[in-house]
Amino acid sequence: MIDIQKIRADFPILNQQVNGKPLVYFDNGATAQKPLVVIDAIEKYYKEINANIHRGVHTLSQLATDAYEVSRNAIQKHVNAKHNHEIIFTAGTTFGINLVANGFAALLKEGDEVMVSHLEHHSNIVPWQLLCERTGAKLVVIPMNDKGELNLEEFEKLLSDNVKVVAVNHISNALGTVNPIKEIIKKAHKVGAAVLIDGAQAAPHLKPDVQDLDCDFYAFSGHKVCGPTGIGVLYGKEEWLRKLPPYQGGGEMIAEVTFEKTTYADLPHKFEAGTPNIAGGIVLGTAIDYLNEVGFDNIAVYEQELLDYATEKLLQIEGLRIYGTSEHKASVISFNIEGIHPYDIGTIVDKLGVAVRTGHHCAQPIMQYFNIPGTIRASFAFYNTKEEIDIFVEAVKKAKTMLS
Ligand code: 7TS
Repeated sequence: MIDIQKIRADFPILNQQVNGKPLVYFDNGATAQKPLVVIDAIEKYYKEINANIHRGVHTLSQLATDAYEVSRNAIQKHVNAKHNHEIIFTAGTTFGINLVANGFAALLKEGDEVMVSHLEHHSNIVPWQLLCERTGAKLVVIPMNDKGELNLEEFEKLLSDNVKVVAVNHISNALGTVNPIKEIIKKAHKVGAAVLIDGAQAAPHLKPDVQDLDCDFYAFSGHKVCGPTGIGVLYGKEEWLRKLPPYQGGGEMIAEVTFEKTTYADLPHKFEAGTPNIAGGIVLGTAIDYLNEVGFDNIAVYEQELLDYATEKLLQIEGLRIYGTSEHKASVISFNIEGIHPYDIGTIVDKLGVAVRTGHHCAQPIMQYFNIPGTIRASFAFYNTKEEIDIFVEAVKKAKTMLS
């Protein structure tokens, strides 16, 4: 069970007024708010153990290194990776996907195919397009239907021995669709393709089990799981991480450097060049621990309640259409009101204290599919309440009246 009063007390930012109204923060898909334990852990790191890692014999450096590696182990346990060296610290989801796409440049040739879906965030489209431009490989798209679900029959038809990589999201940021990734991974593996899962929107809502999913890569961002910005995780199966070349060259990723030849450090350091975001890596572990204390089962039940409640209330507004009506959805509602630009509604509800995102949500192909400029997106977290949804729905009604 979620003890909502206790949880809200953990998030000081929620207890404030914006534009003279109590803040209602429904932009969790963009970034999540941070609990006090996370804010305190950042301060504690810089006050007590700040030092560079993996290099000093001095005590502070060892303390910082230990804390960084403890965090890596906590993340390994959280996603159920087989080895801790399969957990690479990155700057975020975008960085992780670029790391993998860049590595595949060494493995692909003309005539090969890279598959993405129509539901992807630009972060899981553009790096693959860049890869295709470099290698002559072809980008193939898994189509979607009017509910915002992927068409798995078409997916199967598109699969062939030419497909080397399949990159899909676990949950769509623009529509909230939860994709059947286990099935997708199984089918892709039958033709020998590697599968990267963009878990940016899934990680805040569920605990991914990378061994059960059998994915080859799983990327997510710290800032969406109540952690700091500028830190993220790329899980990669050991065999794939060994096959891919390093992404960046520099300190800490080498075994030995001479002007003739450099040999690389073992995993995970091969992919962690330079001084990393040390505080971020350590505190991401704190954030993951916090979410596990709240409990992902509790989060799932509570967020489903919020989603059902908000869906029902919003659909009572005449002329309102929800985009993304898949049976399996995360707590995201994308919608428009007939004849009104989403930006105008977003601006008015902001004046009433409600933070939502408007626009194409970095998923322009989805907007093109529905032939719309964008949507209003409310994305809920476990610290939101039904009372906040009531305030939001009233704000939308008021905006509609003003703009009609
Ligand atoms: N993939 C998905 C599915 C996302 O939702 C996002 C960010 C990214 C990748 C990129 O993550 P980053 O942390 O590297 O930037 N999504 C959003 C959003 O929906 N609103 O703001 C950012």
